[in-house]
Amino acid sequence: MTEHPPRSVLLASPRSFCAGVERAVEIVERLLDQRGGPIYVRKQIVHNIHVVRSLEARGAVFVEELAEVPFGATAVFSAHGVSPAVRAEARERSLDVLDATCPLVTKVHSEARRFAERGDTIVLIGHAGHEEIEGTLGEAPGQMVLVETVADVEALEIAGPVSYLTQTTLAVDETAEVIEALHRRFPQLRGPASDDICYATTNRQIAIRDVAQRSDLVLVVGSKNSSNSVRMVELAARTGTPAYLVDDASEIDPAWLAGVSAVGLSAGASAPPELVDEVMEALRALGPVEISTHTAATETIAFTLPLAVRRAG
Ligand code: 10D
Ligand code: SF4
Repeated sequence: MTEHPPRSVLLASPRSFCAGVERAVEIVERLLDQRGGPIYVRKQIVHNIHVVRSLEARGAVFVEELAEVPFGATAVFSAHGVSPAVRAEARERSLDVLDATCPLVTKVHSEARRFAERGDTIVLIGHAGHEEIEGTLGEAPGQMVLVETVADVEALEIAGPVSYLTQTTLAVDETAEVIEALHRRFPQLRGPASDDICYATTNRQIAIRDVAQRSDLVLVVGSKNSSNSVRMVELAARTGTPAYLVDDASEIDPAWLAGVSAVGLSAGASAPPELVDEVMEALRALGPVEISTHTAATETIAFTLPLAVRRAG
């Protein structure tokens, strides 16, 4: 009988929680510790089913709209941000609001206000229906148009000054093409200092691309509604390596591993690190593995918590 060499598992780094997700989850955890449940959270705090379920088990109540939150209760805005209309509704309902919007999303909202004030039409690059996009569009509803693709850019008809902004979790390579098309269509185009794709999205994409190029199969841990996680899978697949998004180890189909000697493994910015450990365990259960880490960048960024939850805990 021939001995198979151990299967190699290439762990992409950075992976899993980013600073914005760490902060958002910690806000809800501290509120639960300090005030007890129920703590109402508008929308999923981050787009990960395991994070949501574990906070629910501790007393968080996730709602779609603030109308579902009792008058005067504590409510948390999710990491993806909200429009000014939602902030106004919270004031009308006298809610005690804790804002878990990632500071890097807030930065895009500030840019939207600044560009709108100078009279620009703002082309927002992003995915229709995504919560972050709904929040950002709400900053200047009459002055913003949403585009997703180069074809959308070609179809634009705008008179007067034009600037652009982007969703924070887009594919870096695809977005560069859309921005190039915008520059061609609107030579006077202005934008943010660089695009708004955040450091965490960028780093996870660089790492997963490198790893995918060295692997026969890529697994990304994350939920299906997580934009940054889906972008990682698409990017891995663009290198020619089959890639799958899994919520956890239970979603791995052993058939994917047939003939695979190197597995690339990562996790989106909203996927807890323990889930990656569980996937490694599941791979180990299928045969001997040799684990190595490919580090594309080192992340040291951390965001401060809102004052209301900073004390104690
Ligand atoms: O869908 P997504 O990638 O925007 O969000 P997710 O909650 O998966 O990851 C964190 C990213 C945020 C909050 C957007 F900046
Ligand atoms: Fe913030 Fe980027 Fe994380 Fe989104 S992915 S929460 S913008 S750090």
